[in-house]
Amino acid sequence: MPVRIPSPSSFRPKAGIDQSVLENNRELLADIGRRNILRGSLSLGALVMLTGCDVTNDSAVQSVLRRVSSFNDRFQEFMFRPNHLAPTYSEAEVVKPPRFNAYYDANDVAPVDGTTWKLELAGRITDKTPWNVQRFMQLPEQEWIIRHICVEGWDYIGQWSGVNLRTFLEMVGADLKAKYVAFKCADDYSGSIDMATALHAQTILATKYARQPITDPYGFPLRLRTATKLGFKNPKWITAIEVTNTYPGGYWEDRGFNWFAGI
Ligand SMILES: Nc1nc2c(c(=O)[nH]1)N[C@H]1C(S)=C(S)[C@@H](COP(=O)(O)O)O[C@H]1N2
Ligand SMILES: [Mo]
Repeated sequence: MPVRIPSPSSFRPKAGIDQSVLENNRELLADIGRRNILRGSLSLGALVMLTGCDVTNDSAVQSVLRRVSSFNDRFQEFMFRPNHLAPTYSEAEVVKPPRFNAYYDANDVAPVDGTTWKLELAGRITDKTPWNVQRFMQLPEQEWIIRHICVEGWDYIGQWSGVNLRTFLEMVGADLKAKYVAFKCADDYSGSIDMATALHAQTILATKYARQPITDPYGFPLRLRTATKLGFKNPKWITAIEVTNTYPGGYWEDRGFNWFAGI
């Protein structure tokens, strides 16, 4: 699977960024884009949106990019603010349908059969009874309108609802002191997040988009939606959740992407 490297022109300038800043830093951006995709940290677009920082002059852009491009997992984890909410948006801003991405083409998506789908639970969880769609859909829901940011440098605002992950983990008796929550997917994708992010108020197991059951290719019947992590940290078509102290890695993480990849 080739890693897609964004060209500088694919960095979409946001309000507050002077186009000339991008022009003047074309080489640096291209270099950072290349290195960050390979190492899995951030593109400029992602960086600006995640930090919400208004970079309006060259030296600020350069210093911020250099600083962030050198963030490692431990530093990002250290900087994580568990009680800080990521920005939320209005219903009018929701993009319908969502924008698709996966490590393969949308035409190659293999839909999950909701009648046979099961969510398996593993690891440091007391009640490992598998969940079927019917039972899962009865869980209490919460909704977040949040920005999805892909490392490739694009983003969209989405309206996601489903059970809060902390609520779910408490319900099944998960060890909330464990280090990782790992996800397996129907399509051979996998991912894992730190427990602090799993317990964050805006992290949900999403079953709906714009108040309707998630359709394909967006991950029916179940996907993760975090407000504080990049797109690739949000597995779709989840089939198993494991709570563990053993570093689980993930599809992109195993290919060199920065594991924490969030704020
Ligand atoms: N199962 C699975 N989940 C996945 C992926 C994938 O290839 N397979 N791609 C990730 C990436 S890189 C992104 S940006 C988002 C895209 O989600 P969307 O199609 O709903 O926008 O899904 C993430 N979750
Ligand atoms: Mo992504």
